[in-house]
Amino acid sequence: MTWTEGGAEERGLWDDYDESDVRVRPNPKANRPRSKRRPAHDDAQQAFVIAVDRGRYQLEVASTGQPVTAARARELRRKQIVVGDRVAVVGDLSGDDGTLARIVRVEPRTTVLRRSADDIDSVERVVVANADRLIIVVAAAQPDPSLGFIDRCIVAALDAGIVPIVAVTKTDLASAAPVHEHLAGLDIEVLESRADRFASDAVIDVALGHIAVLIGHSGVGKSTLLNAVVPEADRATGHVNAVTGRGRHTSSSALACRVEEVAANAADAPDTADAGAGEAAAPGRSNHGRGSRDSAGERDSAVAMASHDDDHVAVDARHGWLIDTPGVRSFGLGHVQADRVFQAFPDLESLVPVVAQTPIEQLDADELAAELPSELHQRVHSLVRVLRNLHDRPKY
Ligand SMILES: Nc1nc2c(ncn2[C@@H]2O[C@H](COP(=O)(O)OP(=O)(O)OP(=O)(O)O)[C@@H](O)[C@H]2O)c(=O)[nH]1
Ligand SMILES: [Mg+2]
Repeated sequence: MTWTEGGAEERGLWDDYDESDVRVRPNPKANRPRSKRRPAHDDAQQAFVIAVDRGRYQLEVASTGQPVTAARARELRRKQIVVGDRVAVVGDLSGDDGTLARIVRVEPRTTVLRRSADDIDSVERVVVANADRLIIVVAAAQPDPSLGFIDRCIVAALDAGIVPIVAVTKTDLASAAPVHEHLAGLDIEVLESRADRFASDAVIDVALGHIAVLIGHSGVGKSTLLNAVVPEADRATGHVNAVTGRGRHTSSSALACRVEEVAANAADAPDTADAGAGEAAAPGRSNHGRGSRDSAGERDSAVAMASHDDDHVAVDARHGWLIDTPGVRSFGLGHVQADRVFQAFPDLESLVPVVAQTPIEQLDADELAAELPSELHQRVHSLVRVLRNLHDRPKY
């Protein structure tokens, strides 16, 4: 006799079962297949990233203008979110202390300003998203202006579809003439700013209707300029080492500040006639009829009066953003294609054929410059340096 004898098998009970009745113990680690489907978040609000700090994002909500702090949703954990990004946000948008909203989507970027630590660094860092104006800040002195840095920024800006503008600060200490000479022949606006007359109005004109970003070496006065434009930003500023002429990397992260047209009392407008050649004679400068930027009270009322509609994030002629960034040591161009470099050197276009035919290692800046007027010689050196750096970078 077997143990089944006379039991269930014999009685045909098992016939009602098949393999689908087999009980499998659920795997506690993966008992449910991961769904790729994500909630649509139809109720999400649009917001603009104004600062990023260790996984926390300061946003301005488009519909209300309310500043809120947010974290990002799990599914965005591999996505780099930077100042200037437009995002969709859900959760508590009251901005009350201790509340944390959640970023669920990053909208497509119109531009990306990248920099690699140097030209042969393949790791690109996104500095700012969606900027359409790059204000390249150099000091007339302390530190001395780096003309090569200007050229590299111009190349990066043009490559990214961003309009470059040069701001020369500290013209109370030295003349901006070398920068003007360097850029002669280029269709690039040059602003001048000095301690007793900051180029606030000119910077506001650049930023209104745009997302403008200040970029430059440490200590050139980016944050000082931002404070002059938006006093309530109250950005920390640092000293420049008198011996080395270097700044102290005072600003450690980027910050976007809203710039708005101030209801004007034209009679209050400061006389900008001698605020610098760039400011007085900049081409295409529109008169926004604004009052003095140095009056914090006036600015406060302008901010309070601003209507916050759905287009709040999208800049218009009366709104804009000015973004202060930390001082950069270098501005690598690891991502820029060599053939696009000439965009930044249209005044050297006559060199295209000879540059195209000469092996890069044989390019001799002095030889190339010999045929050109002396004011272009410095730029030929910049061109050759940029081209050589791009050529030398490893291919991945
Ligand atoms: N004389 C003079 N000094 C200026 C001017 N603008 C800025 N400074 C001084 O330059 C120093 C550096 O200014 P910051 O605004 O901190 O420079 P930054 O570019 O923001 O520097 P980082 O944040 O380190 O990148 C400060 O001591 C400012 O007071 C100017 O137009 N004239
Ligand atoms: Mg700063």
